[in-house]
Amino acid sequence: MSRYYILLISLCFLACEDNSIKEEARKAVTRPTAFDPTMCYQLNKDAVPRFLNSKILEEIDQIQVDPKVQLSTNGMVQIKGGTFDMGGDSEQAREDEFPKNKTTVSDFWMDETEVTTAQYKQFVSATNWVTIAERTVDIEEIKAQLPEGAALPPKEALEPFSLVFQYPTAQVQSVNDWWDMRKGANWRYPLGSDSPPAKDNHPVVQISWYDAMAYCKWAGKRLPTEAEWEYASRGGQDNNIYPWGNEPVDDKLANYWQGNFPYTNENTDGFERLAPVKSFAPNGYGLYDMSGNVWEWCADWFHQNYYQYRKDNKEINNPEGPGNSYDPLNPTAWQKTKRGGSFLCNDSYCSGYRVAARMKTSADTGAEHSGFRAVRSVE
Ligand SMILES: [Ca+2]
Ligand SMILES: [Ca+2]
Repeated sequence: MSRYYILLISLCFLACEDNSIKEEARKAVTRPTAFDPTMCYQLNKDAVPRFLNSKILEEIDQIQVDPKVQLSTNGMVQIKGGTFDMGGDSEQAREDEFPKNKTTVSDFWMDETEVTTAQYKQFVSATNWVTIAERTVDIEEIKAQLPEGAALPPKEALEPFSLVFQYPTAQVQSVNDWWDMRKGANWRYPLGSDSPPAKDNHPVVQISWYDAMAYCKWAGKRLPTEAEWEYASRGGQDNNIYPWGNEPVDDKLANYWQGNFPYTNENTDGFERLAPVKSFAPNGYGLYDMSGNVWEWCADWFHQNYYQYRKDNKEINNPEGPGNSYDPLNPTAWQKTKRGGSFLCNDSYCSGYRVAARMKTSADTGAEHSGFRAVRSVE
């Protein structure tokens, strides 16, 4: 999913361009750029991939770390590292979850809940960070994705917006049919400016990958790798499908979608959209909502072939993800990974609440069902 892609489709400006050369280049896994796991993000500017926005990374770089938050482990749990089999455990698992790989992660701290609106508010008060969803769409980004000479969108189409779930009124053809580009939707007003403000004890949403990274910089934390996230989600159990074991998901275990997605939400878990964090029991490590509620950004790029690459190269210790992105379903996008599923997940659609399930989204895209939690390495 990409903020600009959806915008371009909605404007009927998406033109066919020959991306075959770019796509070929992306299919091979390349090595990660320089990555210091003790840092909140890739500080080596020479190594910043050209498909990240260097202007926004520069802004993140300028954020001052809050020394008090940096030293605090309040609301975090320490997870003892170890070795596990990373990857799919059931017939619901997708191709990108295979092959399973023996994986070792070091000790780390992890937020026990998704980062809440209250926590994000504290960060914004301290830094005046403006999230991507609150910014006017960058016309240069649009130009870069249009063929030369194509007409540019009208100014009003560039007003700040973010993606809000809407019940479709007809048979859906694609995911774009249930995402509304809602003007004024952002972390303060997740459903748009005419709707109620975000609740303090809800996970913060409408957060792009950059917005999550910015918070991490301030808090002296970082985003988890996919390996760390999956290890944490498994809660000390081996090769189980869910954080709670192998018992199928039900409305007592997580905030997800009961009913016929995306048409009818039976809502038997009591939460049509977001739930307050800690509404469901924690996993074996004391982590809440690792399944459902909101998707959680990870540090890694998404690459369809990365697990096979890891197997071929016997990459076991603290894998940091590939150095590039490739998704056959969306071959022109550069996407970061997300984990854990959301209130929109259902077995008939994504079963994203499985510990091994992976999602991918462009770094600039926030949505009503996406937030994050942060980690810190144990020194
Ligand atoms: Ca629900
Ligand atoms: Ca979650």
